Amino acid sequence: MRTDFQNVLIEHDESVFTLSMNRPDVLNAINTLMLEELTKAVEAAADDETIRCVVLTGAGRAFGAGQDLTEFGSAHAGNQPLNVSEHLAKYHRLILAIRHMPKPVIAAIQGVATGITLNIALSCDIRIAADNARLREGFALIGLVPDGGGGYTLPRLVGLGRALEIALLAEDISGAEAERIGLVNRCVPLSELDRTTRALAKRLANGPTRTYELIKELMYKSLDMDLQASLHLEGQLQEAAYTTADHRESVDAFLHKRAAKFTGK
Ligand code: T3D
Repeated sequence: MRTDFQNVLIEHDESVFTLSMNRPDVLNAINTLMLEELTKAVEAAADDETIRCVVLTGAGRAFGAGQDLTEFGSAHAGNQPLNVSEHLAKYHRLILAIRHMPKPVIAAIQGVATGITLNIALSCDIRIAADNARLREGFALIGLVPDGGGGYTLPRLVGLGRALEIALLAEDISGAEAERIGLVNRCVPLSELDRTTRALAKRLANGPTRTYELIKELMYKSLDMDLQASLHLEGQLQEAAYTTADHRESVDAFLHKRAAKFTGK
């Protein structure tokens, strides 16, 4: 796995793979290079069997300030309008790589998380926010619609009414409020963010990884299915889960009154 990135820091600690967006001087605003590096790292993590949980976070005081607006500014100033669909396709590749990751992905959010950076966090499986978090769908403030999958994930997380309010008003949402409305799973004191995230990531990394992959597939695909189709899918995925080594191991552990040791297989 390549680790010599310029705008992304990589840490591989046992089975936990942590990616930190790393442009702290500009609050981790995402430029072309960071987007390329993030995508490469996420795609590599998907294929690496030694990685069983991925954490996405930001270096410095912020999670991330969205798209690097100096890149937009240069495009406007040079009268060379951005090719929006080409540009967005790069973000879409990242969003899909996160969503299709065959292991859990956690976003650990401190400080500002706005625009596309927030929507990248919304594509992760679990979000832990610090109590200093300021989450904002900042798109409308710069005359844009929410992209990076926000139109899909936001209403599914918080309901349509709240999603519209959040996107139209584009106001800061605190970590505590984000927890209350289901935008993040947990809000913890800033001093606890790292410890809480590591403990959760370690726990997930020691779990039945293949089963987690199947659980993710069931939940995400069911969002767009009716009950009958979801029950059908559930049957197919349970058949796959039933044949995993971790399922056999956990039944054996129960019968022999010992703790199960999951291999992820
Ligand atoms: O490309 C696509 O189609 C994808 C979609 C993209 C759209 C979006 O992502 S919408 C959101 C875009 N982001 C923003 O609108 C946020 C702009 N930044 C701010 O409003 C403020 O910086 C914050 C409220 C986030 C934080 O304020 P504060 O006072 O804590 O920090 P600051 O001093 O404003 O920022 C620190 C530095 O980061 C500063 O640089 P300087 O003056 O010290 O040299 C600032 O310019 C820079 N910075 C912050 N955000 C960005 C940025 N530089 C480039 N792009 C940014 N987005």
